[in-house]
Amino acid sequence: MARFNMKVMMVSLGFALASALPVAHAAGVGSPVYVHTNGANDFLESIVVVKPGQKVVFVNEDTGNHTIRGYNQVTGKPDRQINGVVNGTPGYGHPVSTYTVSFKKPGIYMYYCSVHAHLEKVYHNMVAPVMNKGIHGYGAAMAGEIVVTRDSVLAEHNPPSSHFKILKDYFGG
Ligand SMILES: [Cu+2]
Repeated sequence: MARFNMKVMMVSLGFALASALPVAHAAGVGSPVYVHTNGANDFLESIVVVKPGQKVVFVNEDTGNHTIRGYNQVTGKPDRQINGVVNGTPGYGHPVSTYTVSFKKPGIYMYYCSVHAHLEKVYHNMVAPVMNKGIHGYGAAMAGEIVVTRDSVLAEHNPPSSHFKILKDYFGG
């Protein structure tokens, strides 16, 4: 009798573990990765890594507007898979504007904010984002890239702030 109960317990435990693990794994893959902006006119997490289908959410904590425009740095052409606007917000406690994007294919997806940066030719058709004149910030062009890969090791390098939709101490413009 005792032996039978032990067996039942072990089967139940095994079932509990088996059902818990895939759920925990799925939650990690399914969570969006957040990219924030504020008055520094910069994408705080300018390089993020996601899996195919995983969402990247741009969150504007700035008082001003920003755009998110995709481009191909080799051809210089727009990548219309990325094309969004995030409006400004007065500050903490007010709604924030977001733009969400995801990709089926692994790759490196480049983007810039067309309000605060533009693309300039660097070599043949290749382009690079350059800061717009008269724009204040950290001195770098407002641009970034999304790496889409099935490699879960790379995804562990995302900055901690990319796990949170709202950064309470990041508002300002
Ligand atoms: Cu901008």
